[in-house]
Amino acid sequence: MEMTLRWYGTGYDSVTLKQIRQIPGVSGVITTLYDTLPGEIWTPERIAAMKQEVEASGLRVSGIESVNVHDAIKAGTAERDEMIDHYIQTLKNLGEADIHMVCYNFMPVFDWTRTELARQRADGSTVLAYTQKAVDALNPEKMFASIGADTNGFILPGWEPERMARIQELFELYRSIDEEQLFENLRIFLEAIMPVCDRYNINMAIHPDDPAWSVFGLPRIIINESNIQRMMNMVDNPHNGVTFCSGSYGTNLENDLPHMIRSLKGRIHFAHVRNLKFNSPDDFEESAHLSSDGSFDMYEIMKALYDIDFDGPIRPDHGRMIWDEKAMPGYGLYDRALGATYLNGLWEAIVKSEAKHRCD
Ligand SMILES: [Mn+2]
Repeated sequence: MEMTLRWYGTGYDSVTLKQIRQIPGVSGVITTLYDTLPGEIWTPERIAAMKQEVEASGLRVSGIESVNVHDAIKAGTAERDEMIDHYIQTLKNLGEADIHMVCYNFMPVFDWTRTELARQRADGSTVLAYTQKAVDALNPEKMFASIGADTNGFILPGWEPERMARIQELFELYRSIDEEQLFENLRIFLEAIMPVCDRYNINMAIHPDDPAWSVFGLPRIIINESNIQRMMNMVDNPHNGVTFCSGSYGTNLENDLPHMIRSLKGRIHFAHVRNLKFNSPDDFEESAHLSSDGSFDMYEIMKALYDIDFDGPIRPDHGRMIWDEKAMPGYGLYDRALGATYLNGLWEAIVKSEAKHRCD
């Protein structure tokens, strides 16, 4: 595996490439062109400039998170073919720039959903949190306004103000889309892009829906093992794979994370590893990565990745806000650096103890 950190780009991220370079064992970043809109073609010039900046710091571009999918593709409207053509062109430009992993999601209207961006924990850190009660009590069109005050002035991925301003229109767009239709629209998209992925060896890594269930009556499909198997079977190509995000699949306690990882051997192209602390089955907060601070056994998650010979990029996921840092919620430097170091420690211990067993 290759340890990486997500980086939003100069001007969008409070964390610098120099800082990332100084986290032990981190050799790459997962980045994006944060100011491009879904459907916009990423030009070779902009991709080259992004690569150059990252490489000048001694890091590499280990993959893209995300190339966002236009709503016309997800909802299957008249503009779909044109938007798919643009996506293919972007993939081609990335492939020609020697970038081979692209994370994306297929969530209607809302990207990830949290009800608090700064829930205070006993140690004084603040974390992102979700409570179903708050979602049930909320008018979805007011969702953004309810958390907007806690963003520390950063634009959150998937929650761009221009997108939220069109929220009613977006709900209208997806009114007639059920799970079956969303699967069908995903199939059409994947079949169309697989030839360019084959040609440039690009691994597509779909990010799960977060939380892993329907919110506000919208269909959500990338939520559990049987649905992912369905997605992989319907377009059976190794380049059609997943981002295994423990914090997203883990929102549903019925998802057995190590078991899911083992069932996805060969198709996990990217891993997001973090912990959640459940206060009840429908109230959780994003704890520190350490197993004992949350509800997941992080050793078992890393061991499962080791057992399937996972060799793609991995990153610590949302961190707590600690040590008075001011950053995009979930994306500060300090706690993600601690997370990377902890995951690297688990990995080293697993690798060495497995080698020892083989010798014994
Ligand atoms: Mn994730």
